[in-house]
Amino acid sequence: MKIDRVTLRQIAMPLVHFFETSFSRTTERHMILVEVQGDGLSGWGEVTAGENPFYNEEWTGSAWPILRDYAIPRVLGREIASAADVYPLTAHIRGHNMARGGLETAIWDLEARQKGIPLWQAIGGGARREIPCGVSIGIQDSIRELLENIEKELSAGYQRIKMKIKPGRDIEAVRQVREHFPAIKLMVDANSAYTLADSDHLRKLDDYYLMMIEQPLDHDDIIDHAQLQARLQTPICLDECIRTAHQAQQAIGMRACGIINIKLGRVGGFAEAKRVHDAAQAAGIPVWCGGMLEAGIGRAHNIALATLPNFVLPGDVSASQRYWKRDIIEPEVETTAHGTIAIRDEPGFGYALDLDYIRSLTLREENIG
Ligand code: OSB
Ligand code: MG
Repeated sequence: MKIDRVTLRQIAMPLVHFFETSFSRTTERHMILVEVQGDGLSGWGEVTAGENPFYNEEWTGSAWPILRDYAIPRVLGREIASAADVYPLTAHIRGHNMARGGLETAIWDLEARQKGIPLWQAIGGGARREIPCGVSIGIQDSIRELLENIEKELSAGYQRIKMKIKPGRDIEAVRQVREHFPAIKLMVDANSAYTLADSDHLRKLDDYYLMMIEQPLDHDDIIDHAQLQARLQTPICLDECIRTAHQAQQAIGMRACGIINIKLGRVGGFAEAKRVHDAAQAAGIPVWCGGMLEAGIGRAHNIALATLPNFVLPGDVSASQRYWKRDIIEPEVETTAHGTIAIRDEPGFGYALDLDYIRSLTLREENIG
């Protein structure tokens, strides 16, 4: 496989409803779509970085020059035996996994299309025909709105509820949710809003039978998470902290978590995501697929990833309409009444692109090669 040309497009998509985490409120997403062209076919990837460097150090604005000046020149015009070889080609770049992942996942899609097979098969997935889905609910303006939101998602069939928390919007909200919904699969995500000094406070969450507490402490601090986990009964799930399979092994080895959220962008694409998955599986640690408010391409890639065998917990991949009035793929991603997404058998990521709509959303475009 040889990549002759790469087209970058930055698109802007307003969210149906704002999404608030402990670090910011998002009302409009800006993502970079990566189109790789080779042998007359195109493969597509999506950069999952946020609009600001608040989830991790990357943002849409940093991903563009990293791709144009560093990542893409390392793959253009080279004979690439397999998409699995792309990760090491860009490994000379420190960090910037989401930028690198946007390119890497596009090349996996291209490879799948060249072989005429679905992406889930190309990456070695296919352990299930339907992936179990949960939802991530942002911090609401009131607990009443939170409860109404949860009610709505449960009636849509979603299998588990994740609620975002931050200091001042945590224990009481969780208490009321548990009171209203005593038996649901419930978890919280703090996006690094606490420190070890909050251990006693966080221990109060042990009373509410949560599946897990996601990333309570610093985005890059596995060591403090190990200390906190020793003080909590509720399993910790690491998100931000796990950027490589090596870090996953270290975190598991020091008992910093009982569960791992795998995000394609955060780990730099499918090859490393598979290695994180395998490391967790070998240690008996379950994983699930996280989300970054993706448009259709990123959403479809997440669905393929979640067919690997150790993705046994409901993830954050949900229906397009929860976020978008109109998605950039056809059909849009839909869930079944029992809270799953069925995988598709078309070559590549399995959905058609709405190129006219993408064109109308495009803020800038650049061809490389
Ligand atoms: O921490 O999982 C997170 C969205 C933006 C940034 C970080 C996170 C999230 C989510 C949303 O929780 C998951 C989704 O895409 O539905
Ligand atoms: Mg998270």
